[in-house]
Amino acid sequence: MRTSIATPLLLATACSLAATAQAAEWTMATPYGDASFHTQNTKQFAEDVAEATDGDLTINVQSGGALVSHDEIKPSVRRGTIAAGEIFLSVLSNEDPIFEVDTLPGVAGGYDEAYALWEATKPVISERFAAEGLMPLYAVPWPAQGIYTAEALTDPAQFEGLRVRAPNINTQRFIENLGGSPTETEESDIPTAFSTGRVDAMITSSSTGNSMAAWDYVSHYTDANLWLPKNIVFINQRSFDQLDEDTQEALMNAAERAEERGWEMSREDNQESLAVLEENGITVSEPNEEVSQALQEAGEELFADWQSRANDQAQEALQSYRDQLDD
Ligand code: PCA
Repeated sequence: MRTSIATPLLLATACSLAATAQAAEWTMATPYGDASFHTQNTKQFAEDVAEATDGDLTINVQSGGALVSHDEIKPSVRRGTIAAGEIFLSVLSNEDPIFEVDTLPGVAGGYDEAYALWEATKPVISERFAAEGLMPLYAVPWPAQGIYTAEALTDPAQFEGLRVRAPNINTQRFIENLGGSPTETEESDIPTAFSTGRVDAMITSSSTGNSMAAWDYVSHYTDANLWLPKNIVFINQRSFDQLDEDTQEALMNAAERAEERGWEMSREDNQESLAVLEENGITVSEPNEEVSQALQEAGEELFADWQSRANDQAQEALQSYRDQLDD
């Protein structure tokens, strides 16, 4: 009697164990909030994966730095505490200058060039990630970086002592080269940085100006087309290896689509965000001659500094991008 009751119970337990062993549930952390097109793209990616794998792999996207802070995302994925993450690639610049190759002025002045730069540098970047047991899935750029100020930026002397918020170290160096006083601030901390008077100005994109309601703090956006820095989405290699082949393939296909879609979204978001900035009273303009000249000089200094720090592999990757442009 006992066995006949126990057997179906055991069977049921065995079946559900088999099902759990197959279906993987991943957590993915991103510092960017739901208003960001990056997060919307990443959430779409997660939906695509769930659909293509019939739920065999679900990815729970934790946005806005809710679960893990920006600088802890890569270490957490490396340890396997979470399986996936999205970060601003250039925050890794301390590890290797190759990670800030997309924050150099005069290198890639538009989306097509930025994409060619990504293709040329992806092998080196992927290799660096692989050395830590990580695998990049896709990368998507922010719109070109520009300068938000409380007054019209007409004279480079205005940078003197100006406290400018920057999203990474290279932008801080750039601000210093201009005579300003940089502060590195997370995107989500921008409103506090302005409202507590810690900064007077910032360098970021139209998109971030829009999602952080820049019009509450500043009135001018100088669309200086400085560079198009990227976010990178990556996973723990061991987590990937544990998936069956079909699931791996579905994941990689969805990643390819996410990259394509993300680049398109970035272009569109730039146009939309510029319009929203203007609707909210921000004057959007291109830099005048004097300001352009100062930005160019500060950029050349920044580039020379990068070259002095970058190893051969990084320099070669940049050169291969340049050779490709010449073809
Ligand atoms: N927005 C992010 C990164 C670059 C951008 O355009 C930020 O400002 O933090």
